[in-house]
Amino acid sequence: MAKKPLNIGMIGYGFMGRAHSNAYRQVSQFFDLEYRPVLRAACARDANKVKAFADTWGYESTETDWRKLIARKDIDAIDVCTPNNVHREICEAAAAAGKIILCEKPLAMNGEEGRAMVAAVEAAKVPNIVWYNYRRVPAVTFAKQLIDSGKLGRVFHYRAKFLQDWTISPDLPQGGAGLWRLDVGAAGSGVTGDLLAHCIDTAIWLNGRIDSVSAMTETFVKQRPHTLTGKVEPVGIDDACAFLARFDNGSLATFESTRYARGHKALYTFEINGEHASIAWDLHDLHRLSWFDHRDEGPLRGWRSIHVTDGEHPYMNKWWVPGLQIGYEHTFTHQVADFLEGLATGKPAGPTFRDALDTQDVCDAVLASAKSQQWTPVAR
Ligand code: SOE
Repeated sequence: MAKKPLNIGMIGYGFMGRAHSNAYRQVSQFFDLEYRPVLRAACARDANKVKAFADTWGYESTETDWRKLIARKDIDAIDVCTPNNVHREICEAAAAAGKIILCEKPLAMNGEEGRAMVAAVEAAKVPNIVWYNYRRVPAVTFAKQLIDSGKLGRVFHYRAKFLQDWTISPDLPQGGAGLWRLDVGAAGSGVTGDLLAHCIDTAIWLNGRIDSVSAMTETFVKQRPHTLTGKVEPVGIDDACAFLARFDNGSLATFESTRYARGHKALYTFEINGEHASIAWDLHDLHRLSWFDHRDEGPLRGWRSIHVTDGEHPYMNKWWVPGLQIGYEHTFTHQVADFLEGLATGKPAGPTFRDALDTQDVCDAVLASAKSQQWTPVAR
């Protein structure tokens, strides 16, 4: 059967523009879906750079004004890969124009903006999703299946961290392409919205909603030259953040993130301790899931390292043969596949904007708690 085209308009061409474009290009070769993404147009302010990006990834045309892209009749879906401070404006305009929206994480600068964005997509009834890609690492999806099947029993503890080391040098500027994550005006926050947001999204997905938090943050380098103004300016982001949390299900959690952990590039890990079993996962070894089951026979009891590459593991029968692993970029392909499946079946894949608002609300509570030095309830 001929596939239905889904015409993509991509806004932005950085790291995520590349990751998403790669996913659109791969998905139809590996997943048998009713819809087929078509790379119709790429959009960014710099005409030469967006042309080069479009040529590399196979976009048919370019725009330098996102409003023109959204107005185009030949575009079905808008993919927002811009810095966080323009997510809201673009998503609201795209929703008003009736476009499907795929928005890069975090959803917004804060919960207030996120709420307005949820209202916009729900009023317009446009399909929407936020790119929290780590849910779709096969080992993480497998962890979800194990938890949902009840194999862990009651959950007592959730522990997550996301460590990097790329901002330690005080000479590193803030702002502009590539470095907007250091500029609070463009990013909204530092590691909380950029890295902990991933940990929080996965945690809510696996273990349910978070009720309250107690956090601390630090900005180790207090001022940096700004790429756009050329002046040395105060740094407004959190360089590091650690917080305690209580989940609705009664379990306790610790979360930690920093960009000052020398030696760590993208060390995202989580561990969950339940009544019968524990699960642990590590992004640096992303195809393995560690599993300890107390119900195993006494002398043989111990941590198993499951190579999540068998045909019966999530997503894996779409790729190569059992035992051959896949990687980071495939998580985006899985997200596109699930999103397209959701379009076809009418059962939307998550996280929708509404799901991602929960993460945004936890981030807000974390930042508020760090400021007030008080336990803080998460807004609902
Ligand atoms: C920051 O360095 C970053 O690229 C995040 O923005 C991504 O979301 C994360 O997956 C990896 O690190």
